[in-house]
Amino acid sequence: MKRILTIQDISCLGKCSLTVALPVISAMGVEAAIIPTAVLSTHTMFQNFTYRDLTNDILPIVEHWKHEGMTFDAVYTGYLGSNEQVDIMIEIMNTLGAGRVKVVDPAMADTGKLYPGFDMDFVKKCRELCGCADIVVPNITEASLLTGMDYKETYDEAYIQALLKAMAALGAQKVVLTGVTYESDKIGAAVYDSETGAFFQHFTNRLPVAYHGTGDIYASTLTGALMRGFDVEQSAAIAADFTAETIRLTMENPDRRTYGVDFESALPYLWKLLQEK
Ligand code: PXL
Repeated sequence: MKRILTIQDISCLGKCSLTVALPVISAMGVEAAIIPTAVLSTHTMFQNFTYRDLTNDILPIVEHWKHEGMTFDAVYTGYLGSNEQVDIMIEIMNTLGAGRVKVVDPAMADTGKLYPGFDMDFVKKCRELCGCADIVVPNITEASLLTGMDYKETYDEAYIQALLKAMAALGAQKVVLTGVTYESDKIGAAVYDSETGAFFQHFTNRLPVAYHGTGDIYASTLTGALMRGFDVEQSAAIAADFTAETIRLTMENPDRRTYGVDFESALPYLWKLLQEK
């Protein structure tokens, strides 16, 4: 069984970061080892959340594993809380991640704005981390901040291709850009491989809603699918189809939460996707 190390926060309630990465990766038949970077009472879209920083625990955990001879098939980083944590991730990518599949989700922004607590210094630091990855998985806001390109809400394929190339210029071989939408009823992902020049897009039906944690679901599914032997284009499509289904099922649920999607109800569909593709 393949083993992913994923490093991100635990938002105790909120259906994002590790509380979605762990169940999604496990449901795909892939082992998930974790390093929590912080424990928050909720994600940062709530008011008055608590925050316990775990920066000082990260490298001792890695050291212990090195003594135990543990290795990982992929290292996947998500939401990080400080510049220091980004530096530590760079170190981990260069040690535990060497020769493994390295996936970076530069979770820091959406809908044209940085999440609370982040500034442009953090964005600059994250450029270095993106450069260490094999595959980087930004949304359009993150890609525009990381590359310095204009953020646009309406655009054409030329803009998306330019954004993909500018992201790849930070150093990752492959870029999977999420939240790409040219028509109001379709949304999907665009994939660029800077080594082959291949460009690929995959779209699903778009509902006029936005939920927290869907980027984390997407990146976790993508990494899980890569571990199950799918290539990056197939993995990007599986992740898009699953994420769309989590949103569709959430909208069907009259008792839905406001802070995240009902990904749990879509897990059987994810398993089916893995058998079909
Ligand atoms: O879904 C990304 C994410 C992860 N972790 C925390 C967050 C967010 C988005 O806001 O606040 C703590």
